[in-house]
Amino acid sequence: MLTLYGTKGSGSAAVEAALARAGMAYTGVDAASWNPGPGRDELLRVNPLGQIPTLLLPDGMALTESAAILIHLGLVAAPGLLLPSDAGARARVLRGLVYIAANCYAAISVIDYPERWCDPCEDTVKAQIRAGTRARLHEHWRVFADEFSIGFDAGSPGALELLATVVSKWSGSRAHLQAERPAFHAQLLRVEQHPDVAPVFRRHWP
Ligand SMILES: N[C@@H](CCC(=O)N[C@@H](CS)C(=O)NCC(=O)O)C(=O)O
Repeated sequence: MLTLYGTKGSGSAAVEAALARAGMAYTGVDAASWNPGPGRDELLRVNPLGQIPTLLLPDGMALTESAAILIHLGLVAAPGLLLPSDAGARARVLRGLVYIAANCYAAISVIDYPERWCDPCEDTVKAQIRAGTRARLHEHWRVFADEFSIGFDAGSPGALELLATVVSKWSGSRAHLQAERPAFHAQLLRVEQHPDVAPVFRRHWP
């Protein structure tokens, strides 16, 4: 059995959606570094960073990092479902997954916790870090839309579509994309409506 550590409105939604697409069963543990309690205690025992999503595999190995989790699920799910079978198309998806993790998800972490990179940190400096990182995050999404719109399959969402749809939920990225790249923004909304994953998105963002 798989165990997924996560909470509402977080990055665990991407993994839940992938598990739903693949029809894979799992046990969910409500856990987040910002929610003290038994879930967080358990999460910290398997992932010292206390970050979600964290997926505990049947052999007890803790898989962290959204891109790695989604790639793993793509490799064990039915061929072609979460990762393309064609090598060229798959290479593009792997690039996209790492792009989101390295450029977009990492920026969210700076926006949420500027003090981790600036300690002690004046409130004005924190505000500057947040504003600058948010602008950079929006630019990263704009570039993502330009680089990855072709082949972005909202009608049959796989690992890349699901991670992009979840990580773009935060820090004004959707509003930015709606204004700057409306066709890509419409694709993200389409992913959320896919019948396999719509219940997951509704639960996380009612
Ligand atoms: N590099 C990780 C980042 C995961 C991450 O930052 N998750 C957030 C929730 S969406 C988190 O757990 N933040 C709490 C913290 O960093 O203390 C990934 O790509 O999965």
